Amino acid sequence: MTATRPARQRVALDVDDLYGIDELLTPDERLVRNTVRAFLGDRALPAIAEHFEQGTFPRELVGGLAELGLLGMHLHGYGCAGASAVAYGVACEELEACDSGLRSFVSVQGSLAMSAIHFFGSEAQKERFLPELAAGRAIGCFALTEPDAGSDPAVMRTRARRDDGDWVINGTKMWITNGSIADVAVVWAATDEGIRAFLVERSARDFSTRDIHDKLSLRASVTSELAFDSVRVSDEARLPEATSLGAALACLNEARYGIAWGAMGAARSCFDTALAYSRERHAFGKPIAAFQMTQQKLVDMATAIVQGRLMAHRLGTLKDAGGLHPVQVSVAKRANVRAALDVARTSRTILGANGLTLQYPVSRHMANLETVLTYEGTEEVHTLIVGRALTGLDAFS
Ligand code: TGC
Ligand code: FAD
Repeated sequence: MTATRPARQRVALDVDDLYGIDELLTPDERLVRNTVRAFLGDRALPAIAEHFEQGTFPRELVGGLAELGLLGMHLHGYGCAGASAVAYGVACEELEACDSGLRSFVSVQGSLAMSAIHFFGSEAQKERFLPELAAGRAIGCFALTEPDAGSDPAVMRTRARRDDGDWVINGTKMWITNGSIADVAVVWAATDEGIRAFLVERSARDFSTRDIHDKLSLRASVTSELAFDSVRVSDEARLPEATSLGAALACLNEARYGIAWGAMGAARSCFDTALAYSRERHAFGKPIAAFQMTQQKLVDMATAIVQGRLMAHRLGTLKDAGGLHPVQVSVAKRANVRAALDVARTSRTILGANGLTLQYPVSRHMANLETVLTYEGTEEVHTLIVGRALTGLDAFS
């Protein structure tokens, strides 16, 4: 018996979406992508390199980001959009394709400050703060890291002690995104009962901030030191359900999730720039895209972006199904940020000297991604989290 061969079908290849990832998105998710992309193309992209150069955050965009429903986008109720995790991821990809500073603003506002209040706050705290934060009328920050406690926040020195039914907070937080522009800070502090979180409002007495201006990365973002010199807050300012460091780590999961998507946006921006440039730039009598080594770089980058975007999408569908494990988030945060940084560096080589300027986005993304590799758990921390899960052995200390 002879087997009949199936008829050969010609399948069209979309070189802008090699693996048809768009087809994995729902119409609503595509609408989010298109709307966010159009908003950023119009309102953010034209000025973002200038903001990076000047070291300023484009605060004028906050109202527009809020109108698009991007602040606390994945949260339900209290004025939040209640979008799917995938839709939120798609938005993060678009934001970071513009600049990591914008994705970071949205991450800190929604995934960290608002999630902390949503997950661990009292009803009164949720009703008071979440609608304001979702509408962009108030800005939030999340203060966990300290000068001497970054990867290991459990050794934090900031302390809150009970005093006459109130709490008195002393200590310093460092590297806090949105710090000096925040109306409310979610502050993690050690107490006699364990680690707790407090909502400290900008107007609190003896609370001060100082911006860090000499960053060479994430320049279009506010990063601050926060100082608490016997700051008194009432017990109503404590997040009642945050009863250990695990609560802070649960918020970090949310932000790390967005980074897994966002990093692919930065990578895509670099790749698109390098591909276009390689077709136009000539050397030795032909476009540099015609050299084998350039093609190898382009193919490696395109493949890494397909892999990273597929991983981010799978992470999103797991999150939407309610079955996401923190270790899965670590796998994707670590892999996608590393991949994006490699793509940025390789894109820069294709652009030669021009790639080193702010005329093109690649060095800006490359510098930003050094921060992204470090914050929300360094590459090494995520390696150890995943290594511990695989081996059952803790290699942290
Ligand atoms: P460990 O023993 O691992 O866990 C303590 C308790 O926490 C639970 N837990 C988690 N829960 C939810 N999500 C997670 N990802 C969790 N990881 C751990 C865990 O189950 C346990 O619960 P229980 O009930 O058994 O007590 O804790 P550890 O102290 O050994 O943690 C180690 C380590 C290194 C993993 C952790 O400290 C860590 O992740 N360090 C990195 C710190 C970090 O990422 N900082 C980020 C600061 S915020 C920031 O950077 C914002 S950047 C701006 C932006 O996002 O754009
Ligand atoms: P360290 O913890 O001192 O680590 C230094 C090096 O040692 C790293 O390479 C690290 O991986 C390595 N290392 C540490 N422990 C181990 C180990 N056990 N094994 C192997 N290697 C190890 N924090 C907030 O709380 N809120 C924010 O909004 C915020 N925004 C930020 C914005 C920017 C621009 C930056 C740069 C940081 C921000 N951070 C924020 C802080 C960030 O989370 C920390 O920088 C990060 O957690 C790492 O801490 P660290 O810088 O103190 O490095």
